[in-house]
Amino acid sequence: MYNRRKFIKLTALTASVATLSKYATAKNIPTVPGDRLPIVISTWDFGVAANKEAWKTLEKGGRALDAVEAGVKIPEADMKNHTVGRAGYPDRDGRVTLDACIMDEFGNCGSVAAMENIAHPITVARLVMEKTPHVMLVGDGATQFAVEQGIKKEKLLTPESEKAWKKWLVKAQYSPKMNIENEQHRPGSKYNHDTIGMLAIDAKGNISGACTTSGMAFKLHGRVGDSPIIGAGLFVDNEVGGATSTGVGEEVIRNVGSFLVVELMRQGYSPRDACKEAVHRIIKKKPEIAKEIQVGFLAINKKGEYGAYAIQEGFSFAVCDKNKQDLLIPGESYYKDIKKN
Ligand code: SD4
Repeated sequence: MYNRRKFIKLTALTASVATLSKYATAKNIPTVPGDRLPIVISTWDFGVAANKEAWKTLEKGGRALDAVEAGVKIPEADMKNHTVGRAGYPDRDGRVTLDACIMDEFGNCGSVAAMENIAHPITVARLVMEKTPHVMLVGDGATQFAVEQGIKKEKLLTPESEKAWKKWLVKAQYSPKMNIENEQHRPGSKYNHDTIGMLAIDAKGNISGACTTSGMAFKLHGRVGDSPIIGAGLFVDNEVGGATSTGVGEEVIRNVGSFLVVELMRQGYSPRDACKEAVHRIIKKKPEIAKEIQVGFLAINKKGEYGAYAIQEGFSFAVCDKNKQDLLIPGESYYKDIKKN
């Protein structure tokens, strides 16, 4: 049998040669540090705390990639957060499976999906990017790789998550609608989907992004949403900008949402208009379910201009730059716009 350790070593060598050539290409990409930079933005209200952590790297002139990894580790470690990281709710079999991806200014990317027993999937995603020639590792292979990299295995199902799962088992009704998930996550908060997607531009004008989640609570074992899929849950193009998403991942994947948003910005759309167009595409494809689901996009362009748009009201995003570190902005939405008109 081929020795796995040898394989990783060998392939890491190949990867570093490949990375070198990527650096050479990246030199030709103009960077435009401006007044707005550095800046970090992220999804939902807990993005505020995550941004503050990312800011510690950015304000020192650090790299956006380091900033986004450090930032999203805050909700991943938060024991009150049941949709990201170590305290995430399990699938219908009582297993906590985590998804994450990361992308840098050179187009390098790494991802893990359906990974168990590791509390910080974003760090493993970065290791996949930096230490292997691959983009994505899943399931047992991802956990095995994490352990080989020196990361400790942990039991992730918290007593609170176990209680919620057992309560869910009584009826065991699963419908991929966010409201079910939300009622359990935050009583009274109808549309509060808690995947964190973060985008940062550092002082050099380079863009990176990260996205991490425990996915939909009580999903089928093995189900993977948009969050660890490059192009769906996250996409960065250092010439143009970056985008990330939250909400019902299946609909985002169908439309390759984050890639679409970045490509629309390339065509001249503002970040907000690009997010709006991507939301409209989702609604157009499945108008019959649009009323029932939430999807939100968040985007930033090379100049540091940002914007967001969601299907439903209730989406918010956090912004942090040198002027203000704890800004929380309510996202615009399709159904709010309908009500207005
Ligand atoms: C997923 N997009 O797994 C994620 C879910 C999400 O808050 O955003 N949850 O489909």
